[in-house]
Amino acid sequence: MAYSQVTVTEHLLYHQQQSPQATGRFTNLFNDLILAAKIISREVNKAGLVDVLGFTGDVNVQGERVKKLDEYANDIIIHRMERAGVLCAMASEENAEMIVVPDKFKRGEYILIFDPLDGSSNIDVNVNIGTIFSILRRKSPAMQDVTLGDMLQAGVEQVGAGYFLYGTSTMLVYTTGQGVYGFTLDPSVGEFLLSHPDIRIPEQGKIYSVNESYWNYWDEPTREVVSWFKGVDNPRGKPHSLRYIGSLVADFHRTLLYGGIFMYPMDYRDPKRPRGKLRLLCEASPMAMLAEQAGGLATDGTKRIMEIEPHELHQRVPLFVGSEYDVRKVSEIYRKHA
Ligand code: AHM
Ligand code: MG
Repeated sequence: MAYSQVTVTEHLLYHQQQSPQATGRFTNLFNDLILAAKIISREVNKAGLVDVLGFTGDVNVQGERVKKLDEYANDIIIHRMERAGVLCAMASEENAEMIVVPDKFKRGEYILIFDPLDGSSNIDVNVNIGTIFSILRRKSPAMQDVTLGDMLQAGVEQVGAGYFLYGTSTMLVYTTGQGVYGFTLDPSVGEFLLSHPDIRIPEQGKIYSVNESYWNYWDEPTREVVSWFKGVDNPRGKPHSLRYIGSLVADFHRTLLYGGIFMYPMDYRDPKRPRGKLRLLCEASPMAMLAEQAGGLATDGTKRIMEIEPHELHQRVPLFVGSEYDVRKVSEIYRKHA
């Protein structure tokens, strides 16, 4: 397959042909998701033009509420995807409950879990944001009502995962379990073209990425982990550089391409409820699948993210994801303290 000018649809079809259970419904799912992302990308690109800060949540002159961009992105994805004919249910970071596809639309066996606009606090300063998605297949029989249990599947059950990054260019990075591929939106033709075939994350990186302002909320093992990356006791004999955008898709994308580690550890800002911030189903699991498919790793410090059995829709989890060597180091330090 020649890589120049390969569109994402051609790429999906090519991969589908390799798979014996290929149905084409999965390609339909992707095509609708891509259309939703193109619309979001268009709005993100205009965000700076709309009343300077744009989507404020205020009431406009017609008395209509001006939607915030993350709410808009959520509505676009739900609207498009419930009509795709391939989903039975969805879950969004923005909705407390799962969204069952109404009976008036054709339903299918897939489930889409997504964060419509992650890092949205960065919109007003023109910093990259993204849409993250995870695709599952329902477990319960098609004749029955889809249940929350169908959503609560471990990362290893994902049939696909990826993200759209709205940055200097709009990109799609996805996996269906056969490697990780990156596509860049060519706005002149409106197509995502293959720009990053078979992404491999470097085995060891030079960058660590964490919000270090939480140092005082961390436990001893976590401080030791972060100190290790700042230190010189590593094969390079130099500290890792620190990069932190505060936008998961952007921080992960850099980690995937340059190597290194992204961390959002558990913290004790509420001492009675120590926890990570990132959500297992719509943030950690899809990033973990991408990282592993690119030759990297993802852990919560002790367990492989992909094997964590979710017990609630918006469950949060500590996340360490990136180059194999760097993530192994984290697990080694936590193990020592266990
Ligand atoms: P959001 O889903 O409310 O946008 O929050 C998720 C974002 C991630 O993109 C990013 O990794 C993290 O929050 C940054 O959090 P913090 O400001 O605590 O470092
Ligand atoms: Mg988020």
